[in-house]
Amino acid sequence: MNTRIAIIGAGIMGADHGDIISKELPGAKLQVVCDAFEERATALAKACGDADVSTDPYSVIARKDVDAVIVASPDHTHAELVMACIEHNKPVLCEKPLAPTAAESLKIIKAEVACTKQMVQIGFMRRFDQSYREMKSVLDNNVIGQPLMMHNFHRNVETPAADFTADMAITNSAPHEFDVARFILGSEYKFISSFSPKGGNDKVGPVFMVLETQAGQLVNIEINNNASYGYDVRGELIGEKGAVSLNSPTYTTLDLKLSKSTQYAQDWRARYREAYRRQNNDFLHFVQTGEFSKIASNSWDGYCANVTAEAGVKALATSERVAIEYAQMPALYK
Ligand code: ISE
Repeated sequence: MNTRIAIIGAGIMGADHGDIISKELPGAKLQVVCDAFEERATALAKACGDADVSTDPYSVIARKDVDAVIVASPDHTHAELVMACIEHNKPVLCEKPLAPTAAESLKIIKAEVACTKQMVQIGFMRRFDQSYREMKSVLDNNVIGQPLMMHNFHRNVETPAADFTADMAITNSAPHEFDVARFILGSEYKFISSFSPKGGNDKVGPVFMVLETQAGQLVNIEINNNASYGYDVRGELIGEKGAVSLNSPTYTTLDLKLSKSTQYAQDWRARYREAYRRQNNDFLHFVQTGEFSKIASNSWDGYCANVTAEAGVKALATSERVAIEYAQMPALYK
């Protein structure tokens, strides 16, 4: 029998998950689409086959004919929905962030630990992206020696909302880098410093962070959510003997009028489509077998991203180098 998945939130990411489940995830069935706006849920359900429609996420989570849940609703709703999934023993793939604060993520961790099994996968999809995977394997296979530094650039065409702030660049955009750099380096962070350049127009400007890991490596992250020209993510890992950079997949190059050009995407969806598919496939495997992905982020990783973001916001406000301190990691995540 197919694994019956409910999607909560039929916005930009919910629509992508629906499309992947209905077209590219053999063994999975989109059972219910839930959204506060019924028309939006209906439109997605229709586009993806014949899923049921609901506006009540808690009754969806409780349904006997729902085996697993994908949470893609607004950020502030994630924590409560994930808690409900844990209560109903439903494995859940939650878009980042797990919760708005580290303290709330810890409550989820406590509930999960009480179940004595992992229930929550976090949508930090970059871990599944081929370019990051190759970067990690270059490091793990000792091709470039010990890692020393990692540079990260994360640029969006424009902010997702008009009232987006520099703090939100740290709490909403940078967690992707916080998570993937920590995953690749295999080291926790110790300190963070945050800066914002002066000048430019009245839109929210870039934020530049420098992290120091417990193993002594440096990680810098530029977040620019008003880059204007295109969606652009770059990264380079520098080791003792060499360096490895991420390439963005570009399928064609245009030669025209004495110039050569490639195109940027408008946003992240095309860039990470394959990563999302792999991530969802690992989630399906987890639901079907109980075996948690070796690559995916879990609740603890979601909590670590919160802790780093909170320290990053403090560093920006105080212009100080802020210590990053984690709670004790429960054995469930070791
Ligand atoms: C957005 O919020 C996301 O979560 C995307 O994954 C990320 O790549 C994008 O830059 C963010 O704005």
